Amino acid sequence: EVKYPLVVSTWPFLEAVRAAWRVVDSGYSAVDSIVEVGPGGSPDENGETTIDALIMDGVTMEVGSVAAMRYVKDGIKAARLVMQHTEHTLLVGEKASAFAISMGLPGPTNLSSSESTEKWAKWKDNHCQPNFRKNVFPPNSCGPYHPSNHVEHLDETCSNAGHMQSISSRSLRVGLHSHDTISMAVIDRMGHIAVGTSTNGASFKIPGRVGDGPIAGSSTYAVDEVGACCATGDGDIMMRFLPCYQVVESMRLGMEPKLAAEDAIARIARKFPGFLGAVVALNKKGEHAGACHGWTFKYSVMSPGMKDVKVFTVLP
Ligand code: SD4
Repeated sequence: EVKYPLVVSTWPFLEAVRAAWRVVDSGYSAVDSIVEVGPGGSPDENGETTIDALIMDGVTMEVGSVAAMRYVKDGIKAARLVMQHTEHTLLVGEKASAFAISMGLPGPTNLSSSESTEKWAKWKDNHCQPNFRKNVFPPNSCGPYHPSNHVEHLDETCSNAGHMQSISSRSLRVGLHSHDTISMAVIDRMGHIAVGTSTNGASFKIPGRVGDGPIAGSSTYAVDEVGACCATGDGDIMMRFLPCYQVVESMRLGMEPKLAAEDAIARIARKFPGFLGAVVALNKKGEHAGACHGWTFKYSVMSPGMKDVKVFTVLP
């Protein structure tokens, strides 16, 4: 027997899951129940925090998203405005901020936190350059950061071995352990599914970088008759595979959530053995399972009869 409503999120975001639960349990729709976590975890290489966010309605297959949005902290609210009040799917950068503010969201606001300011200051003084760049001359030299030192030199002969090495050392540079990324799926009392993702993206990213967050089928996906998926990890790699689209379509063809999740992760790992990532799959029966690569993953669930959020651990 299926028990609704149901809330699932990546990582132990207990407060966010409780907040979503309160909304959906009091009878609101799944779309109305998706929540976000605050910005300020992952600054870009100039120290600025920007937001990637997406919301998707599994009934109508409508999607709203914002990418590299500046000065506005409410990513999910902005994405919901794009979905509900425009005929578009994705708005970017300052134009996304202008739209969000014109629709009544607070801004312009400074999205830095003391955490992101401190993290950036430390990185700026100590890190090795170039960051997130490959086939660049001069090669990684340690020292203070000077943007003008970057000389792009595309070397077609750069070996694949070097490329693989740069991917496995990414986890250190990407800053994936700060977990300011939440991806959430909600099934409401009517049995309808919605999903959403909000993130500051990757730490010290090149300004303008957009990750998997605002890409439907990558960070999350929902199809009302089938189920949903939420992802987290190295978005630069994961967005090439649309892992959440893969998970939902595999479940549509009859796969159990566990197998669908493992298969989606394995497809990425075969090409990028050093990548860090995870997905959680949820079907219409309310069955859920996770799979991960390169790290231990945790996801949160709240469903009827539970006293509080339950956290599940998935080993790589
Ligand atoms: C990104 N997927 O922008 C996000 C980062 C993430 O835990 O999931 N962090 O690549």
